[in-house]
Amino acid sequence: MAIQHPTPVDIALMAGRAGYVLKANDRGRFTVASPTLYPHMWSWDAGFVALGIATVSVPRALDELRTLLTGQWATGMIPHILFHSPSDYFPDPDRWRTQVAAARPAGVLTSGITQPPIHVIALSRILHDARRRGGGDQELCERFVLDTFPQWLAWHRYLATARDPHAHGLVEIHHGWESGMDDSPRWDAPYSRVVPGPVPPFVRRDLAHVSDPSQRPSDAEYARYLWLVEQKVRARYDDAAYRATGDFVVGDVLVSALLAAASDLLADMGAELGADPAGIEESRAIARRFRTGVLRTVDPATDLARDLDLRTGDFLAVDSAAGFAPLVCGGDDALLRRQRDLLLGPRWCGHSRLRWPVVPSVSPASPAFRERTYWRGPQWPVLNWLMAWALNRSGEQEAANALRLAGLAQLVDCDFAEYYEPLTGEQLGSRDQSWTAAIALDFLAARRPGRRKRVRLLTSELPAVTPAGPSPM
Ligand code: 2M8
Repeated sequence: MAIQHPTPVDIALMAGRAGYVLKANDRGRFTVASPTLYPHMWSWDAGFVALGIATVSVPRALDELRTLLTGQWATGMIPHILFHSPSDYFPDPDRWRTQVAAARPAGVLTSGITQPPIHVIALSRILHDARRRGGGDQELCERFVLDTFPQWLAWHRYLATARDPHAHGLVEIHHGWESGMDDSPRWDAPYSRVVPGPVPPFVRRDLAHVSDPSQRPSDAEYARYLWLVEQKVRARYDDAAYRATGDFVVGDVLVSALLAAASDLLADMGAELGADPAGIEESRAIARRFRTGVLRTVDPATDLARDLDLRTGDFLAVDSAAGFAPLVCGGDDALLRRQRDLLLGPRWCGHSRLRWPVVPSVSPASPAFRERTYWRGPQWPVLNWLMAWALNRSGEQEAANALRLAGLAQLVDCDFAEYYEPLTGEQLGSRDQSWTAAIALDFLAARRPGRRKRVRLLTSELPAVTPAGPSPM
């Protein structure tokens, strides 16, 4: 099947429709992750959403991050959901019962776990946009960075201390939801040891919004998810108490790599703007520790980073996109080039059966690959964005641009689905997903070093697509 290259009209429609989706999902000072399935503010979604909004309005993008920070716990933790109004989303605040935790914020209900620290990466993109525009936007954004520097540092410090008490350089997660890749095969081994104990009865709401249950985690997976929430509640959301009793404790390489990259950027922005020197040094030290931690997990046989099950001491070797964590944090140029070739090669984006040559959540060549099931194979535009961002930052502009252009071609249907079936290109999960629309806007703005392409140039850049056919792998 050949790619239909988007016409200039398609591209104009994509920009307009993406802006429309973000506007429709805007609730004033925050954006819901999607209109029906996820009617609240999610932490890492908010980061992506903010950088997309910044292509249109820097002040509104900053509002998004400002609102997110109102949910920050006294520990520094940024919780994975902020609940601003009642809805039928499950698990709801009654299930999280964060009132047992002294560190919870006042004035807003939240969940009690985290998500990947993408926020400062988003903030640095927004600052870039604001400086390009100059004037009031630049002033506002620089002031925001300085004012919020201590809060971002507290967030990173929380991950670097409460979640890495022995300074191994890997951020410990206590729930698959904390990785953002809920049911990824990365977590199959640790979850296989989670035996759900009694939890209050519940009704799943997600299946009311996604009619095909194979696109979502199974009931057995949900039983484990809720048991871990119960364990967090019983530990009163105290990390040390959970560590002593909880069933799921894993060092997450992608979260660690994001923490390293974000800490570098925080230090850079802080140094440019005159933030507290001790905070800048602390940030650099966090970046160094977690970069080293990630690089230590790389499997020499596959060149992919591996999560570490901290309950058993076993590395978790799975062909998931998180294995490209070293691309995100950098630190080893030779590895970076090998990962670039691997990512664009036939086991990943260049796999002959893919409809679009964009990053799949799991390699189609892996026995764990499931093309329709959530984080077990489908393509998530935000992951593709992240890898393009990482390549761009490492000076791999050509590779980054290949992912960007293929990612744009994938989104030309303007449905802005939550994720995509990688072999057919079918939209899966939610529609009008905020972070997908945000990624489209960022890709369209095409901020590349030294130049900012105009949207109208894009049609001539779009790639030819590999025809679908049998896989040689
Ligand atoms: C998905 O996760 C939530 C739980 O946090 C869910 O399935 O109910 C994940 O894709 C996660 O990464 C994402 O942030 C969230 C909202 O888009 O949905």
